[in-house]
This record gives sequence, C-alpha cells and structure tokens, in this order.
Amino acid sequence: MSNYKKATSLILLTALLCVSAPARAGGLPRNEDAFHTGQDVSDAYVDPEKYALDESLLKAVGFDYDYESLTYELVWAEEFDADGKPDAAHWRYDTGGGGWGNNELQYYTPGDNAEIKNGVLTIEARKERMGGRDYTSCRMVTRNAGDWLYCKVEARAKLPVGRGTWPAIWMLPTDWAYGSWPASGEIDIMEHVGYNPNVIVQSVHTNRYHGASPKNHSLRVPGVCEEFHTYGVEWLPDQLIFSVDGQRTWTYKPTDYTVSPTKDVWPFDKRMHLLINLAFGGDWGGAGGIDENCLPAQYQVDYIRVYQSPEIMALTGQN
Ligand SMILES: [Ca+2]
Repeated sequence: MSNYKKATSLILLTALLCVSAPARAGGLPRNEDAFHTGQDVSDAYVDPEKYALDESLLKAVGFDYDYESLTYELVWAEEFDADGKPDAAHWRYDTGGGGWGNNELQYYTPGDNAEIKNGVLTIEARKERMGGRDYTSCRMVTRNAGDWLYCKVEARAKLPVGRGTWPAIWMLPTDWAYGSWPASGEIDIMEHVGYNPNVIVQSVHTNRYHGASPKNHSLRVPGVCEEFHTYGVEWLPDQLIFSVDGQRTWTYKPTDYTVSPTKDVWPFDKRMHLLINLAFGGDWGGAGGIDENCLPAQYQVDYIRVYQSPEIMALTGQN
C-alpha cells in the first residue's frame, strides 16, 4: 500500500468514525471498537462531500457564555396567593378523558379539581364518575399565556400519597415546530409515581431519546409527600440543568452524547410552556397497581417562578 493510499484510507476512516458516532449514540450498546456499517455508510467508501456536516442543522453548539457569571431576573411568578380558582390570565385547562397517550384513568375537568387556599394550589384527584371515566383530576397549562425560550423554572410542591397517583411539573413545546411528540421535545422537571414513593424523576424526551432510550435521572428525596420541596430546571441554549431544593441533580447536554447534535437530540430552541397535573393510573402511574382508597389525593403547589437571564437573552438574540 502506497503512502498516498494509506493517507487516503486514514482520512476515510476518520470520516467514517465521525459520521458513525452520532448514529450509535442513541441508547444503543456502546462499543468503541465497533464500526457502524448501517444503511448510510459502509467501510468500502465514504464520500466526504456527502457526509460533510451541514452546520445549519447543528443545535446546542457555538454558544459562548460564562455560566458562573449569569444573572437572572424574575419574569413570571405564580404564587397562588389569591383564594379561589387559579388566575385565568395564567392558566388554561387541558380537559377530557382520552388517557393522554399514557392510558391514564382520570377525566381532566376544566378547573373543578383545582382550588387555591392559604397561598397554596391544591389539585385533587377524586373517585368520581365523569365522561366515561371513574376518576377526575386537573391538568393546568400556561400555553399561550406563559411561554418562554430559555429560562429557569422553580416550583415548590408537596406530592400526593397513594398507589396510582402521578403528579408532574413539566414543559411542552408551544408551537411543535419539529413535529408531534417526541420530535419537538418534552422537559419533565418533576415526576413522582405513588407506588414508588420518595423517588423523584427528571427527564427529557426527544426524537432520539424517549421510550426505551430515555434520558432521565431519578433521585430519592425522603418526605416529598409530607413536606414541600423545590424542583427546578435551568434551560440554557446548550444544556438543561435539573435541580431539587437548589442542588443540581443532573445535566442533559447533548454534546455529551454526540459530536453533531441536531434537533433529534436538541429540539429545545423553541418556546415552551408549563404544565402541572395529577394523573391517576396510566402506563407509569398505574404500573404498580392502583389503590382507590387513597382518593381523594391532594397535590399541592406553593409557587412556580420563571426567571430569564439577560446574558442568555442577548446571546440568543432575544430581548
Ligand atoms: Ca404560595
């Protein structure tokens, strides 16, 4: 083999490794010695032009900021400090009993199960027949009333007790710019299933990471059903930093998994809104069975606060 051929082979090998790295990052078993020889590439020949990275498709790269010096301003706050029904300027309701893609058992009412008293919102899941379902509860959303691109969210909540309960604080895309779930992403700031008490799960869902290949983190936090704790996420242009009680729990940074992140791992460059809900049963909430005797079950939220960083807003062309 001539030196020229050796050099050419090295270049092609390098190109092959570069293009194959992202393809095997999606939850497949990692084998650093293995070549990916799937549909698009073979080890016979790689056309460097064809497989050159299209930089316009890259996400979550090229943002230069000093994390330690970021400042934050409060841009939205729901303190739940007025007794009665939640503020209609902040909240809408997702209603119905279709199971919400998770075979959930409850019917979500237009606010009947949500009440504010003494500075705290209570969402109550009840054994109550409605819309062909045996249970009712509430799913409150800020869609088109509170939507942000890059922010820090902190929510203080006390979680319900009982098998079947499944409370959450989370974010969904407002405009679904990259297509239906999971293509446009989902950020789960806090989820808790009653059959596995005191285990908090924080997750992201994207085209590549969902279902059997999730990106999430679970953490044991004793007493989440007896005391209020604060659940948070800091959504930056290139990473999501999750927290409980102000302590960092885990970070989702797509460049930890791939050298060329696209919308398949980072759809999080479009505005999103908040959701708080209490499901009963369903694929996950009911995975350990359900106990009707825990109803009515109360999910309490003291506040939800949203902050944005002027430095990040300037960096990302928002003001
Ligand atoms: Ca409050």
